[in-house]
Amino acid sequence: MTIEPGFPLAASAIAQEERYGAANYLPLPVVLVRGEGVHLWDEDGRRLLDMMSAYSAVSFGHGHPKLVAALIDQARRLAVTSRAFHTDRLGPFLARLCRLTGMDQALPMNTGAEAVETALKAARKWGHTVKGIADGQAEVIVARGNFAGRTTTIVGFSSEPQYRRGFGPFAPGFVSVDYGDPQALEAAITPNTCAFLVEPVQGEAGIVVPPAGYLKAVREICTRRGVLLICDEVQTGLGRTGRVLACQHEGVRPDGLTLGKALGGGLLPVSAFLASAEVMAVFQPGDHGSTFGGSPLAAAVGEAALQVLVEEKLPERAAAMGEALLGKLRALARPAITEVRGKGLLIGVEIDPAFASARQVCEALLREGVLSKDTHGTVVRFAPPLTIEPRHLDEAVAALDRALRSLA
Ligand code: IF1
Repeated sequence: MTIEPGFPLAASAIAQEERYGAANYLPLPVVLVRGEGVHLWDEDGRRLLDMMSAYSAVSFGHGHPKLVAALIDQARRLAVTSRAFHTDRLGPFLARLCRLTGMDQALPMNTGAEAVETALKAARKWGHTVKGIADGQAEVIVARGNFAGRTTTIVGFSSEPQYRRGFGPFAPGFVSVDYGDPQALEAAITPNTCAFLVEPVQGEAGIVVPPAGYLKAVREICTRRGVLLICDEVQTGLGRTGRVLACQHEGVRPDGLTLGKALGGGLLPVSAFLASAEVMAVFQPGDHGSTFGGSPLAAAVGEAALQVLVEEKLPERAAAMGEALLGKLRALARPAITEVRGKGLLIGVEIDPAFASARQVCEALLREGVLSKDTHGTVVRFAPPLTIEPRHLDEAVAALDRALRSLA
């Protein structure tokens, strides 16, 4: 990178991003250069507390020693082979993944969106070959407020205008219902409905926790009506909400499940679609695939991530730390905060728009040494690494208090 004389590194990094990159994000004004555990450092050497862990992809903290070691060791040995051949790493990874989640089989992919696309293909093919829905007529019911990725099929069923604007035409066969309302699901099911795709807690919608019993109710409806229940746990899975899977809070076993983000240990993209044997059986050789999905590198890191999740009791930790953080945030009782909600360490702080935007609060938090992210204009997301310590929670809450005071 050519640095004009006297041109500060940070400005040139940002300037280069702006000159050569698409403007598809509006990052906070900070240039990160190093991460370790719950901390990140910017180009001026300033240490920041990471309270958003890359949207839950960094649940294990930055640079977890065991995960970095697994990555380096495997990279030195064998990283990518394609699925044209077997490897010694994929089987053990899939076995551990299924045992941990209680699902029969797993299909490894890379990003969350790819896992969701895989789930949609499985549900549609199951609908046709098992349920007898005419080919091309299968319907998938989704919840308003969903976020499942950025492909054109997925944004086609998004209820967020910006995610759709200009990107059509979209795939047909999606029906939207209100989130949190089992009767809405019941009413929307037709003989052509093959699946209901739902997040146990809606992340992007602003950390929306559904009414207690919602997942249990939709599980019963799907079972009774012969519709697959597919839980998108890309954000809520792997300990984030205080259980291995968020649907375990209600003892619900879905027919299909998507995982991603933290499955890659915060080091590389690893995702998977998991399902019952009956659903996974729809895939015949050549039906579906991915160049990198299930690579020995991804499998080695994914398996290490699952080991760390269990060994460090991170789901239990997220439950305890999340409870503590919810309490501390609610104790702030500042008029600028209209609501604090969440599950485990997936927490949203709703800001009164008359006071400030969530973006302004995040910029003020950055000035106070804490990294966070706004969602849907009024919600500040607190979703730190699950390895966070109580003292860090106190730091984050104190920083929020200072940030709000600085904006008053
Ligand atoms: C962005 C949100 C979080 C997800 C769920 C699938 C995916 C995601 C429940 C797709 C991805 C990311 C994408 C990122 C912002 C972030 C996000 F605010 F957009 F919704 F985390 F809450 N299912 N969510 O949350 O996974 O393909 O990205 O690996 O696109 O800006 P992916």
